[in-house]
Amino acid sequence: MRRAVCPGSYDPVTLGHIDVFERAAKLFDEVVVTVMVNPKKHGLFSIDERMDLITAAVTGIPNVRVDSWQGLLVDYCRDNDIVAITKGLRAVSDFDYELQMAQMNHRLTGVETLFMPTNPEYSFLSSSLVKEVATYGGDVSHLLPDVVHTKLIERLAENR
Ligand code: COD
Repeated sequence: MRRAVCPGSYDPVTLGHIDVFERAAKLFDEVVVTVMVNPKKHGLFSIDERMDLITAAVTGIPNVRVDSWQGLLVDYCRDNDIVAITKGLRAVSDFDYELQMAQMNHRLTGVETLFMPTNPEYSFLSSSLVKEVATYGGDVSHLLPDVVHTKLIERLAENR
């Protein structure tokens, strides 16, 4: 069984992320989408909510499952027999930091990182931009799975 991880904050998951999950799922027997917990960062959605939203959005991809982890990604990979970390790359700005992390992770345990160029349709898309645009009433429905869009609008209304 060749298993890969797609780690991220996913606050919330976007269609750009889903595109990477779908493509990774074609390359590996199993893909685990792992919500990484950063205790210093409080997101718009709790870790459980982010996991539920991803789970709802990936029902059509049978070899994808959802998990969460607090700690080093390389420890998660070791404990879960992960052979590759799969990351979406949007632009040169992503590349600098992602390269640094990939090289550090490789130095720590030898785990490989696979970079997937973003689908050009979603190359400008990030969770934070989606939240900002939606906060000021912009339409982001075409950038998110339906279930995520509904929950985002609800959450922003609760916080108003
Ligand atoms: N198209 C394609 N890919 C995209 C898009 C898009 N539109 N948007 C985002 N992505 C990619 C990102 O490049 C990233 O690879 C992934 O999707 C997740 O994105 P985010 O924004 O949800 O998550 P990040 O970037 O905040 O996640 C960073 C991690 C949590 C993965 C990282 O900080 C980490 O591994 N932390 C664990 C602690 C650790 O091991 N630290 C040491 C690292 S050397």
